[in-house]
Amino acid sequence: MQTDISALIAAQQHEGLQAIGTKVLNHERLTPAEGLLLFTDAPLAYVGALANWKREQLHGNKTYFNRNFHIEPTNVCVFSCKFCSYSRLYAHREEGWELSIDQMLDIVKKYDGKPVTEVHIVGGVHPKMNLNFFADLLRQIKAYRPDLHIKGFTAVELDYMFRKAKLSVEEGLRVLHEAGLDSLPGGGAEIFDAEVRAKICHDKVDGEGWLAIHKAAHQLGMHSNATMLYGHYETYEHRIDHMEKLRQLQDETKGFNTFIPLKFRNENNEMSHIAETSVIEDMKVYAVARLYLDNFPHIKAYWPMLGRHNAQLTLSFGVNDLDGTIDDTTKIYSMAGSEEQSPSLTTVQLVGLIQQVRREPVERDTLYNEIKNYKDVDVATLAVNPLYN
Ligand code: V47
Ligand code: SF4
Repeated sequence: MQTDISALIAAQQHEGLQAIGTKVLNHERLTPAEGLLLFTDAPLAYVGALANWKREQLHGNKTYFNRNFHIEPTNVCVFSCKFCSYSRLYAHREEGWELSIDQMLDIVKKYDGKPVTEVHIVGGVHPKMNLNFFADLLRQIKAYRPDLHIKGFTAVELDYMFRKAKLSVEEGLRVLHEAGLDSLPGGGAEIFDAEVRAKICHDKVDGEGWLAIHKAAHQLGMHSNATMLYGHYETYEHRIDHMEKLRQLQDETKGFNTFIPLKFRNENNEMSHIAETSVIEDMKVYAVARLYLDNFPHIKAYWPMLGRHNAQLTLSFGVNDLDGTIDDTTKIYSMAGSEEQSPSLTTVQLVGLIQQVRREPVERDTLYNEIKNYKDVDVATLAVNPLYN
């Protein structure tokens, strides 16, 4: 493998790209200019091979997933992000839904006896659902099922909740952490650049605010993820700037687990005039992310948005994680035009997808502790066991 990649780098005619290849091979950090060059000048086959080499250095063939489910407390939102196909403006709240704590506990109870390890809680920003409401929800979930890892609330939801409660970020996070919040998902990051942000989501927390919330969470000992919404008004420079800010924070705190590029989907929102990116561009984003974010342990493809087949493809372009079974009422992506209309895969299906592209499926918990390796497991045998369906 080392010989193959060395030969590929040696055969590279573009001097700058060849130098990048050599740096990757020597585990040296890429500069912003080099990251940019990968976007502007690198053929997909070249950047993909480098990213795949890096991925295999870090994780071999292992491809992680977890058994999780989502809860969306509400789709009513006070904000008005132009790319959002999902929320109902607060002014039209009667068209949306709001779940009570009991209704959300009922969702948790549906998983009694099932080996899920994580609940992912994320939704719109509803003024009535305040810090006390969510602290109560967390306590009740933990009291009912203490072993369930709660990954919840984007920095957007947290920023609004804490400001309403007149608490600092540290104080607010401490309240939620003590009530049972274990880690933060990566949503709400979009693109940190202020000008692009003003065009696509002018009224929610800005880039600095997003980073400050994740930094504070890391300092409290919580882990988190980071996303990047790409394929709209942003330039390559904006993507590199976004990843550079994440890389700097990660150097400081080491609190990020996973980076998740999110492809902009253009149905049913106010940015429908923007054409979606090609699969080639998508794979390039994953590959550059793998190479640029040298201090992020994991790169995740969120299959409900990309579709299962493209998610399989990312496993050769730097990705080593496919999120989870999800089992959702999640409407964010289906409403935005993703291929996956009802996002839910059984463990058997996920293991099958990963094995089909000759990778090694590994079930993990939220913090990437390995639960079960399915390398030599026959999916047909697994399929007859109700615990995997
Ligand atoms: O921040 C909204 C995105 C995000 C669209 O941390 C859209 O494990 C594309 O962050 N096209 C929320 N994307 C979801 C999210 C997430 C999902 C799964 C796992 C994790 C994790 C995090 O959804 C938002 C926004 O960037 N989004 N609308 C759209 N039209
Ligand atoms: Fe609200 Fe999130 Fe949709 Fe923005 S993306 S409008 S914050 S639900």
